[in-house]
Amino acid sequence: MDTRQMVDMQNYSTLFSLFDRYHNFALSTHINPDGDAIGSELGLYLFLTGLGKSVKMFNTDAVPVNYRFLPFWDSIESTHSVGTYQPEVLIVLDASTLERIGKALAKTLHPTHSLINIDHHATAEAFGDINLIVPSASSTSEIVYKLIKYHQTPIDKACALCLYTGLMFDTGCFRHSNTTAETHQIAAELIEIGEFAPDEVYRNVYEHVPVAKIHLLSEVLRTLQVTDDGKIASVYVTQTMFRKTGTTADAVEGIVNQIQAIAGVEVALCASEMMDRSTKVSLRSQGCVDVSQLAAEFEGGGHARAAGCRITMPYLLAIAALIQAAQRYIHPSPVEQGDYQKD
Ligand SMILES: [Mn+2]
Repeated sequence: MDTRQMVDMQNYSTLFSLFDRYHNFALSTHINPDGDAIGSELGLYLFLTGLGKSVKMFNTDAVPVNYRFLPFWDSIESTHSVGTYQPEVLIVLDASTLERIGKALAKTLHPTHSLINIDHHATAEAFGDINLIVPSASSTSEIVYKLIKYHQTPIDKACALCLYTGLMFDTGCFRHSNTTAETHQIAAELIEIGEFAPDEVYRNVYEHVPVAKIHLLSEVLRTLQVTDDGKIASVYVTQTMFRKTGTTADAVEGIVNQIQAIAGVEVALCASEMMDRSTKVSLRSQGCVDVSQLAAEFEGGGHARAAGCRITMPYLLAIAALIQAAQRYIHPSPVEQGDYQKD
C-alpha cells in the first residue's frame, strides 16, 4: 500500500466507525440526478443494507426513465416522504453544496448525529461533519467503490451494476480526461462481478431517447452561434421550445457535448431559460480553459472541463456575459498573462 492509499484509508476508516456505531442511514444526491448521482446512491444503499443497516433514500427529483433499469431505483423516495423521519446519519453524494440536494429537502432532512459528504467535484464545499472529497476520482461511484474495497466487503452483482453505470456516465463512456488505466481496471472488475453486458448498460442509458428530445435538439441547434475566432460556441433553449416540443429542462442534458465537438471550439455553452426567467448554463471545455473558474465567476461550479451555473439574467444577456468572461480565459490580457507566468 503506498502513502496515498494510506491517507485514503484513514479517511475511509472515519466513515467505517460511523457504520459500526449507527443503524439508521439516509442517502441523498443532487437535483436533476445523473448516472453518477443515482449509481453512487444505489451502490452505497446496497452496501449499507448488506451490512444490515436501515437505509432510506430521498431525492428532490424523480429517477430519470433511463436509469430505471437499475436495481432498487424505486426505493428512492421524494421530499414529501421525509415527514418527521430523522436518520442518525445522512450521506450526501455527488453534490458540491448541501443545497444541491434541493432547498426544500436540505431544510427537511436532518440527521440526529452526523452529516457525511462524499463527492469528487473540485469546487466541493466541505459542508459535512465528515467530508470525503476526492477530486482525483473519476466519479462519486469510484469513491463508493473504493470505500467498499477498503471495508473489505465483497461487492455484490447489483451493486457492481450501479457503480459501473456511474463510472461509465461520469467518464462520458470512458472518453473524458478523467478516464485512466485505473478507471478501466475498476470498470473491468465491476463487469466481471456484475455479469452484465456493458453494451446493454450503454443502450439503457443513452439509447432510449424520447422523440420529443430530438425535436427539442433540432430547435436548439438552430440557435448555434460561434464567435469570430471560432473558439466559443453557444446555443440556447427557451421555455417556448419546451412548450412546442413537449419537453422539460431534463431534456437539455447532453446537448452541450455536441456543441463541444465542433472543431476548434475551446468553450461550449448551453443556456436554458428557466421558468423564473433566470438562466441555467452548462459549460464544457476542450482543456485550455478551466470552466469551473468561469462558472465560479457566476456563483457556479463543477470540473475544469465540465461546469455549470445559474445566472439571474435573461438568457441572451447571460450568454453575452459568459462569452465576454470566457474571452478573458482564451485571450488573457498582457497583465494577466504576466501574472499567470509568475505562478
Ligand atoms: Mn459525479
